[in-house]
Amino acid sequence: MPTSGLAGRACRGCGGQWGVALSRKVSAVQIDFSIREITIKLVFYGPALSGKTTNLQALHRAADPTARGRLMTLETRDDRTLFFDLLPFTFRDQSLAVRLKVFTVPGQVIHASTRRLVVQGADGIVFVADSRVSETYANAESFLDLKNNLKVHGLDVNHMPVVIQFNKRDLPDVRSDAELAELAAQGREPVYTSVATTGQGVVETFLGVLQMTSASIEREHGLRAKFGFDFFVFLAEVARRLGETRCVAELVGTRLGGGEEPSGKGIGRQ
Ligand SMILES: Nc1nc2c(ncn2[C@@H]2O[C@H](COP(=O)(O)OP(=O)(O)OP(=O)(O)O)[C@@H](O)[C@H]2O)c(=O)[nH]1
Ligand SMILES: [Mg+2]
Repeated sequence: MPTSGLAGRACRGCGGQWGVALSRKVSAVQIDFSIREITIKLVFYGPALSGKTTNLQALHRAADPTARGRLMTLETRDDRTLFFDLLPFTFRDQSLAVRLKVFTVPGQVIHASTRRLVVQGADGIVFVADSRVSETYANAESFLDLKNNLKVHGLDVNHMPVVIQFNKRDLPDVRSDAELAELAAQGREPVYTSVATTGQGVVETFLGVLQMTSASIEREHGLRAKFGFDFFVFLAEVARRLGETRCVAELVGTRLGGGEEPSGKGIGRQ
């Protein structure tokens, strides 16, 4: 059973360039040693209309134009993502260039095959849940869908850097802060809260997943030893380029719960 309360109570029935396959199936991060470049893929996953595209729009707005690329979105007339969104970032220091490719999946049930395709090779996941009580089951279903789609690519949600964002905190009839704190305490994944339309909590969530993903890549690949690359410095630079004056620890510290090892106690994982 999962983590941080996504399924839970309301669940009804329930050499160029190469991908380096990791022994624990953590990710398949792309490292190009010849040009000293690493490409990290992050995916915003979640049920339809939970606010995934809105997160990317907020990140794009916040980002320094010299760090961000063009936000590519493909939407239907009613704002539903048809294929995926992509927001690229590039950060460079003397030792390494880091390219971030940030994707969203389309949440509508009919786009199942696209979601499967987009999560391929993901290094980290932000699961955007809708905070409204009425959406609890949709959140749980989507989390199960994520788990299954990762499995198809040999990835295990228990060993992936995953953060959960409970979005739409401005709406009435949302799950209470106390309930989210309780869910977060039971689960493995750090939980962030947000109002993506105003940008509240968006950078915090992003730094949260990036910190977990960076730690995972460093553990597997030792980029500090190989290149002298310091992920702490990198994260601070990302925060700065996203217009933050707060330090990374403060941003990431806004999370509720979460820990390094799966607790297996939370709700949501099935
Ligand atoms: N009130 C409120 N509305 C939000 C928030 N975040 C997103 N929305 C709105 O919710 C609707 C759906 O947002 P999207 O970002 O398009 O949702 P999505 O998850 O990308 O949806 P799909 O692409 O269909 O999977 C839009 O009308 C947004 O303006 C929020 O925090 N609060
Ligand atoms: Mg969308």
